Amino acid sequence: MFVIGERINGMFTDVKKAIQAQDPAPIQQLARDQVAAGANALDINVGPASPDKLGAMQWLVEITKEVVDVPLCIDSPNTEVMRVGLEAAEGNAIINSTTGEEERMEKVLPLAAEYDCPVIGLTIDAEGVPRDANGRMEIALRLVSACMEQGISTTDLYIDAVILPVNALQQVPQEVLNTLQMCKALSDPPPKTILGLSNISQGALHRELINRIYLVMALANGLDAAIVDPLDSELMDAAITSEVLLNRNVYCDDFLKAYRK
Ligand code: THG
Repeated sequence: MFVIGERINGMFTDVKKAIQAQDPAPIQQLARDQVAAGANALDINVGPASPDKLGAMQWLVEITKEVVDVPLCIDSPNTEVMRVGLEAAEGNAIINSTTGEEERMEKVLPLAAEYDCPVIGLTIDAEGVPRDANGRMEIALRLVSACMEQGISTTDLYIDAVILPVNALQQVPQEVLNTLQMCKALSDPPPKTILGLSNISQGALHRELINRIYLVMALANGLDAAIVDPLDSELMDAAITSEVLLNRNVYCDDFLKAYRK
């Protein structure tokens, strides 16, 4: 599983405070800790409350790049903020994200071509998140077609089937699992699949348990990448163990140690 660390997000109080105080230390610590815990890339999101989103994105990318050299997943619904992040990341980036809406794909997909980086496509359109797997697949197909038209390889497209809080919408987790399976038949080679895992447990009790169990289920249904908290070591152990049991990684007696960095 390709692990994208979720913690550099202004949605978290510690990160929000550090952005407001322009204090790089807590963010650089989160960057180092997440990579040490196994993150292959780091999500960078200024959060909803930031007054100067452009400045905050540029600063977050610059201070993160000082301490780690993994790709940075530039997470913003605003294409201006996204461009600032991509520019600061100097080519080592992932675009998070476009929806399947025409106007958004027209703005975001050329950025993926220009900066030659992978792009996450959310199965969301003007009507929002579809109710079931078939609705998600219609949008996923539009995302795949649009990438092909723009000359973006389908293997550089990550389809995000959009997991939502289980406490509000209990039918969604199963629909998302079905979507993950169906994505493999979209094209040859197929697009990759990704989820922002922690959404599933927002507002719920037993958050970590819900996250861990669902990650295992998603991996068994073909998930390739996930935005997660890599500092949850049991979550990471669950992912490593799943990949051994799914025969995606070779078994050895000390497999947890072997697959931890
Ligand atoms: N898909 C894609 N990108 C995404 C998401 C997605 N980016 C953002 C998000 N979803 C994934 N990242 C998070 C980060 C934090 C939380 C959930 C998902 C979270 N935060 C606590 C909360 O809201 O309760 C904050 C608690 C605190 O303040 O400490 O749960 O789906 N492509």
